[in-house]
Amino acid sequence: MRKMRTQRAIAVLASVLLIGGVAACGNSDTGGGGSKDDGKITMGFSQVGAESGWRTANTTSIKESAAAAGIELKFDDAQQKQENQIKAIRNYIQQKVDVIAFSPVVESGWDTVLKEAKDAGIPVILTDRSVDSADKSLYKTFLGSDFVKEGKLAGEWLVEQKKGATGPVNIVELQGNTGAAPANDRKKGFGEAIAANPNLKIIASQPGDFTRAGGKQVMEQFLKANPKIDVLFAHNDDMGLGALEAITAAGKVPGKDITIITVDAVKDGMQALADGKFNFIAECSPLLGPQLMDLAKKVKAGETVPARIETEETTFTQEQAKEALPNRKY
Ligand code: GYE
Repeated sequence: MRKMRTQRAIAVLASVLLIGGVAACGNSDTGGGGSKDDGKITMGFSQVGAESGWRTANTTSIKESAAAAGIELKFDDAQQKQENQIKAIRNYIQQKVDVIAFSPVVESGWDTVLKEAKDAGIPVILTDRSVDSADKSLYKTFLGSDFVKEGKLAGEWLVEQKKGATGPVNIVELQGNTGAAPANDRKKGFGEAIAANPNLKIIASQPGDFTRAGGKQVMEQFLKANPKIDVLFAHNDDMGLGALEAITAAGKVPGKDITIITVDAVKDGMQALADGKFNFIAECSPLLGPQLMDLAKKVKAGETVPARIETEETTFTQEQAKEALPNRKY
């Protein structure tokens, strides 16, 4: 008797769970249209573009981490245009996503659209690059690297290498896209570091838009205009890789005639470093996906998160690149 009652109770419980389960599935099938409290998180993500190896690895990290975290991802590639990012963010607001995350192509000009998201009650997470908005309540947190530090590490390495220099050391600089946080900050950090040695002089500095084609084209101009270039500081690997072609075509040996310093440490950059064509790389990690998804869950749950989360990174010499290369994931 007692056993039968227990069995019936189990059967009832099982059917309740089953119906509950089906109902839960039904809810999520409606497409996670945000703000509906179905427990599912929808994230609208506006990516800068596909300008570099770094960006490709970053996009992969975000897509894979969203899938692993069970977060529905709406993804838009802005092709390095701020207007496209603003359009994408407005779309996400209209679609009532739960969280908006984006990597701002430039630092300025975001207040209006961020205010629209805030008024709609949709939390915003900045990832990779930050904005210069004075009102910090417009976003929940910024997850990414310290770009000033990267520039500084690059500059400090050069100061050490050239400490015995008796005459001028001519440096050319390939900047990222105009107005981008990593372009502004890497320039600043590098400039501050090399000020330690008055022999080190930046004789030309132009944007190469973080692309290989841009790096090649601007380096060609640099080489034409300046007979003596001792050092190239490129704000990312891709521009450095593009510049290699221009340097070789000009009959110079990269890594020897011209010391080359870059930022990122993606596989192709690390290969160039291991091959002796680059001389030093300050790392910038693109693998922000897992932390971003964690933050999205916390923000959606109403938890407070730190206002700034900094990525951990290192630097590589040619020897260190040879060691690290076999295990490099991106
Ligand atoms: O260094 C560069 C990319 O914002 C940190 O953007 C990122 C930069 C990265 O195009 O390769």
